[in-house]
Amino acid sequence: MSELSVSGCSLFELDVKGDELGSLVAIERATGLPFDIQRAYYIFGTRADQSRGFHAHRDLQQWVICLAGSCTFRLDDGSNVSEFLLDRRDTALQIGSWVWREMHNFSPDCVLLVLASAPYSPTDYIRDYDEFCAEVRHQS
Ligand code: T46
Repeated sequence: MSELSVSGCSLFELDVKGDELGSLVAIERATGLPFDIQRAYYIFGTRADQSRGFHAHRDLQQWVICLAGSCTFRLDDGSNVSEFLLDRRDTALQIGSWVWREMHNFSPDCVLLVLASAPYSPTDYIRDYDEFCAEVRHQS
């Protein structure tokens, strides 16, 4: 696991089982997932000129795995920013709560699998950056 400079965010190297059939990755609590999966979704078909995200979550934790292609993540905890390319099927990006996220530069074939700690809840989202910064400051 390598910690990112942004609070609650890390990159986990996943164990790839390889044999003559090909490769397989299994994800479960025993291999490092720090929450029970309450929801899974995947993102694909995002146009290269479109960016996604632009929000934070109050409670939600997620693992993001880029199953195909690539995109750039920009993470921000109100103090530190980390920007990097996510393009590996053997790496899971953990995004904790109270992290502003943006995704840019989607390749046409990009597929992101997201494992989430809670069901979908619109009230968990903070979609205004100034409000996010104010709430983060209020907490510390
Ligand atoms: C995140 C990044 C990586 C649902 O109906 N159920 C769901 O579980 C989700 C995640 C979304 N939606 C609906 C809500 C919107 O009408 O799907 C539409 C697109 O959702 P959103 O604009 O939130 O998508 P992204 O790509 O900006 O962000 C999503 C997650 O919301 C977010 O938590 O970290 O993917």
